Amino acid sequence: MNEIRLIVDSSSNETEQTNRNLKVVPLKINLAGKDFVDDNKIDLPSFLEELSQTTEAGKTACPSLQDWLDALEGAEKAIIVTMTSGLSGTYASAMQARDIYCEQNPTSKVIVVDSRSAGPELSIILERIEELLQEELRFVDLEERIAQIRTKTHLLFILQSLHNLAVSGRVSPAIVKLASLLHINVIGQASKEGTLEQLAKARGSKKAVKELVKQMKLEGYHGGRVIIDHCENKVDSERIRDLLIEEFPSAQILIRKTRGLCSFYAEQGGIMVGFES
Ligand code: X90
Repeated sequence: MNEIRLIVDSSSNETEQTNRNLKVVPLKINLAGKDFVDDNKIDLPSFLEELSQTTEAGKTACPSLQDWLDALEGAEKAIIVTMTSGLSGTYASAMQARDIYCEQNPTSKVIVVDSRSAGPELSIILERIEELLQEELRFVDLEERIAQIRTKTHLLFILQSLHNLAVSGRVSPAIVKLASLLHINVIGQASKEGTLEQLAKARGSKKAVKELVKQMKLEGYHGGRVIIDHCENKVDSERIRDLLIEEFPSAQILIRKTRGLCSFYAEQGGIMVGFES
């Protein structure tokens, strides 16, 4: 096990793993007056049930300063990877926590990475960081190497509903208008700035899946690592996997379920695909 602690927020759809020295800091979701903490104790089936039933607008909150400080507690060296600063205060609160932690623990070193993304792209960045750590680089050189990794990682998504993104003001009105049309899937990507950028639209999920695979190749995908996270859409996730395997038989593809935060924003049927070019 590496002695550098790795910390991500729950938008990564990761859960805590002591054998990877990995901690996950939860975001919070308020749905129909109920508070959900997006940690490994969240009851996902009842959360998803609540999500599909409620007509009230829910809301989310980024981790507090204290949440980050708790995750850092006792670490001599740590690398934090957060979701995009373009849509959330998560990165800002992690930066604040780093400053306080390093002031209180002058020998400690903490790197904070703004993924400018969410979901499975964070997991791919994390896997590559774990590989870097095997190289036993100097801690000061890690930041630059991580920046290099990030030029090759991407996130594409298919959304069937943009309701929660729209209500919280996290997507442009033009995209929302389009997605409100029946059976229209929006295919998009995490932009360079870490916001939602629409690439295409498709009527019906089969076409959406094909479009997504096409967009992956346009982004330079050629058989590398893929992680597909879905909110109750195993069928289309497997379709994406099968299309990729057909063309890139040795591709390493993992399918997972979104946890609370990404389920809330990607909504039922939503798919997020993290990959490397
Ligand atoms: O309350 C908060 O600070 C959390 C805000 C989260 C906002 C968006 C999360 C999006 C998750 C949607 C599809 C992919 C979007 C990619 C954007 C870079 C899932």
